[in-house]
Amino acid sequence: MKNRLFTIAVLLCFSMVIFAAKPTPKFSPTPKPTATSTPTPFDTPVPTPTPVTTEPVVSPPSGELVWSDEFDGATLNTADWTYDIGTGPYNDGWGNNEVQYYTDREENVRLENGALVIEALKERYETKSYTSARIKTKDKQMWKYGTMEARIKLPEGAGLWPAFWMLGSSFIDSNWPYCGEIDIMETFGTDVVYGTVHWWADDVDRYAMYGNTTTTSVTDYHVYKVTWNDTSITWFIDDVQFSEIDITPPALSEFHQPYFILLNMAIGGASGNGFRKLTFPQTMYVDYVRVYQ
Ligand SMILES: [Ca+2]
Repeated sequence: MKNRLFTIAVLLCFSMVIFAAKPTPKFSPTPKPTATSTPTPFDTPVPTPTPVTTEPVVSPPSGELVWSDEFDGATLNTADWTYDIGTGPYNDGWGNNEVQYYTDREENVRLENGALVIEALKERYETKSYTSARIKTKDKQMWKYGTMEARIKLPEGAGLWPAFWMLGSSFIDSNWPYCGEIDIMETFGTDVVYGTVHWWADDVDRYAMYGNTTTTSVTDYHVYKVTWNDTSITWFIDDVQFSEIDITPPALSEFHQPYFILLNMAIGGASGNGFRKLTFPQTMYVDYVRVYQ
């Protein structure tokens, strides 16, 4: 309910922003995965981020490829990836009241035709009525700065919550958002794509987030990407920029440490209850993930 009220409040803010026709930064209705003791989100970014440019900005060269997974093998490379299993360490839907049970079964996560497949199913499993998958590179592959990109094809449908995102390597089950979070791409089941960061703003001693959205044909493959250096994080889809934040203020110290990558598709939570009307399976495909520095 809190999430719903917050979403409504944010949508109202969106509307006001749109109708005011000002270059005011927008905010994403994104509470967060794996959050525990989630603070109430504020719709005031700290600091004031760079407004989004209206002209398409093509991304700079990416540097040297330092790691990738092309998902061309027969099975997921567990030297690089770990499966998250279950409903979260506090059994609270990964801090977001998500309704799925994550598994490492082939039914939910596998490699097929050169792509990672994450498939959400409607089935009674353990304590839940839906299953899906979430994988992460935590403690196996982590990077401070760089270009992170993935070529992804998504399903659409209210209640789905697929994401390509990162958490600070200091992440443990109880220190969000102090660990920092960079959402390279997430959707709430529509063609609206969110790019968001979450952190703890030490200067004003509160949770803060900043994000922007853009629209694309998410059911086709697109390359979702951030370029991240010591001064900024910039979001792109197919090399067209849609958001940027200045990370030089000391309060954003979270964004100057190594991060690990996550790929998942949650059901419910911040994406709402529309999943009850969806037909399953719902499938997310990831052709590759690449990191350049
Ligand atoms: Ca591939």
